[in-house]
Amino acid sequence: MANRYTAADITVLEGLEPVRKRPSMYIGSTDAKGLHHLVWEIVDNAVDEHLNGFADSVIVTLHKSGDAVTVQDNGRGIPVDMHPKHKRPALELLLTTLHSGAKFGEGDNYIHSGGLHGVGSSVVNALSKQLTATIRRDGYEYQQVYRKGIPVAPLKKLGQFRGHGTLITFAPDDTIFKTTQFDAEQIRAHLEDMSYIHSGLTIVFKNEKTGETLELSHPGGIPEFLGKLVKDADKPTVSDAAFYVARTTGEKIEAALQWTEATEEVFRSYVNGIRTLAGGTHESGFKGAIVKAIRNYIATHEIKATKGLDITAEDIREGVVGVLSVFVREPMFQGQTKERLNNPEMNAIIDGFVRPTLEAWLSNNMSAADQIVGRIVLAARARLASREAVSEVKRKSAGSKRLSLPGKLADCKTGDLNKSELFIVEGDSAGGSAKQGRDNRFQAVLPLRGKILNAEGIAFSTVMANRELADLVNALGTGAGDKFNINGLRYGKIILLMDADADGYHISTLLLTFLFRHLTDLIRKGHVYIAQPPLYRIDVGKETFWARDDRHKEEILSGLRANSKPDVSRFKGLGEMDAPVLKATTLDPRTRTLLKVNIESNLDADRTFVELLGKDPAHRFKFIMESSTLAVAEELDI
Ligand code: 0RA
Repeated sequence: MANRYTAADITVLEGLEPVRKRPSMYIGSTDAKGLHHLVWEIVDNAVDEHLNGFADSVIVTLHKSGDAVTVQDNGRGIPVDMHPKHKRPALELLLTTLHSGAKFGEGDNYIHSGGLHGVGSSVVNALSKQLTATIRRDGYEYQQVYRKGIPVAPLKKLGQFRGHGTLITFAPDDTIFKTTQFDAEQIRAHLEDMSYIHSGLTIVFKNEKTGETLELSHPGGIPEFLGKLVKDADKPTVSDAAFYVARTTGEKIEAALQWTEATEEVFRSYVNGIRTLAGGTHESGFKGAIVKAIRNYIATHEIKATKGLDITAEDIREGVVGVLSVFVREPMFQGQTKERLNNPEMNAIIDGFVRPTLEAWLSNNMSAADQIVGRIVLAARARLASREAVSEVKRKSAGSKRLSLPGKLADCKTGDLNKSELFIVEGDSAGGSAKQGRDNRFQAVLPLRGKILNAEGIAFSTVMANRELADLVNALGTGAGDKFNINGLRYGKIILLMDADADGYHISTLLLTFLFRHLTDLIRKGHVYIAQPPLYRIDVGKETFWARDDRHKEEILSGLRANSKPDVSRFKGLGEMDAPVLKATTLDPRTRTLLKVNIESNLDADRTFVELLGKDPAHRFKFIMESSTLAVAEELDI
């Protein structure tokens, strides 16, 4: 028989212990990404008060210490009256119990439930070493302080106060988060996004670390946002005219788009003001509407240049910059990071609204429409031409290609992309151990000897004159820059194997910069990885152990006999390790851990790389590595 809950059990279930026990279940992760989710959460609550019509200003302050944030709004103030049944102020219930927010979100209010945001301020409270809520309403100022989600004292009435609003100051708990230092630039960028999506709201960002105050207010809203994204894309537009449409009844919808000469498409989608990084039904409805509207325009206007040309959806969307913001009463989110909208009806709703308006816009703006169709025809022709060129090259070079491989490459036997791996290794001695330790059936090794050029901001021809980079491109088989073609790729995984020190980070950064600038799709399609050689060497008598991180080191040390005298040293470099150890710790797919390098979006990545240069290399590396880990099972313990 199933256990029956008692009243006491239910109270326990609603408390915040589960949040502190399994933080990742509530905020996705406890790394920098999870840390910043706390800010988004509190900001979302303040913005909700704006969406409900009661606030027009949100002030976000990053404190001087860098590990605490205050979010202030000028809304009604969170209610502080006693809950009749629970005999505790509404504020306290909201901040100390899970899901109690739903009670406040009835009627016309939008609630962000379901996503990573919308987990509730109580989750932020639970994960903060200290949180202070200051409420101004009904002529008074109230305050309550919490530590790790527990009130330090009852709610206090501080005194009379004219005005209303809510201030939440919180400092994340450093025993939960891997880092508690907020990244001002990340916060600024997020707030800037929000200020475009919520055009009637003024968001102020005060960075007390630098003394800077930034007022973000974009009354131009989504059309202004589109203009900014097009400008960021740094490519000419196909036509001056941009498409914009808004629906204010039912689910609020705003969509804007413009074609550029870029070869990528850029889509930004939002649900209830929250970015949906992984898209979803609303975004696919939007993309489908664009494709169908164009096809219909081409069909009804009998455009000659398209005769006999097979135009794909990708041709149509090539170079499009699009922004979509929708408000959904009961959003459902899906995916590993809950960043994809999953409401099935949204596809048809967006399509049904955007398609006819876009068709009408095209018909009313014939000169823009003709320029756009011209652009699409070129995209289709270019695709067909490059496909022919590739098969031509393939036919010719099946034999000759191997001849041009760099001499220092130790190639592998298989040509199967699902299995093959290329390790890029710094230095000859490490290259030697890697060559010995690898499984030559599917693992290739390319040692780099000379200096690697910093590809940031340098002409492509100059970059390719660099011997090491040219060798790398030859080994990969893809070409680079304009000549890049993923079909030539000779290895499924490209793995950077560098020392875990500042030099190693620096070389990794240079290589990643190069790959990002000139072989972008290699990263975007998930082919690039970073190997993780151990961080510590532990000698006990005749035995040597290798630990991949601090926790692993502690695990090994605690497993030793009590009277043993371990000698722990930081791992000095790959050259120090012999081939069997390198194999066991770093090369063998059964025991190693790889970091996958990924790009969140074209624009973000672009900004990231530019900013990275000129700063401390170790720091830079970390920033790029906002990565997902392909961990062995035992490491998936959070
Ligand atoms: C529930 C009811 C009322 C206000 C709020 C919640 C509220 C929540 C947050 C979170 C951040 N800022 C906020 N401001 C207000 C209004 C109750 C009333 O006055 O009738």
